[in-house]
Amino acid sequence: MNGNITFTMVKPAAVADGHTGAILAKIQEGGFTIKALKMLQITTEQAQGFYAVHKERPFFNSLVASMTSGPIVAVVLEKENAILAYRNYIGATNPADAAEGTIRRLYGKSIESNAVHGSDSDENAQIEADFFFSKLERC
Ligand code: FUP
Repeated sequence: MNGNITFTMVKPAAVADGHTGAILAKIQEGGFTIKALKMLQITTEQAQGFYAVHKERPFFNSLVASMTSGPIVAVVLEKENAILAYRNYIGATNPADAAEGTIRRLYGKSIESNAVHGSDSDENAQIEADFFFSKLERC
């Protein structure tokens, strides 16, 4: 269902701080349906691939290091107009700029450790969901 799927990750710092359950509950409270879910630790190569669009940016190596520092929780979500709905729901990239009550405001520690990822387009949502989940793993 193009347009109704997004991909999110609970990032390592938020997992390590014990926020996974609260974040998943908050996601569901927002009307997003979990279609696939797993915990895993990604490799440096995988993190570099996932953030390849940022490879020339000064924060790239630090971002990759933080994304590989511990397990993440990967999740495929469904909701009408999922990409925009979820990006609004999690808040601005920098938790300091994120609106009150958003996931990044509540659980983000810094622009790098900002609690969760959210896909930025339908095309990337499909690529990201396919990167983490086989067809069998998606409901
Ligand atoms: P978003 O789409 O909100 O996740 O934000 P971006 O695609 O702009 O950023 C991707 C990742 O890079 C985010 F996890 C935050 C990180 N980042 C930094 O670490 N430093 C920056 O200055 C900008 C982004």
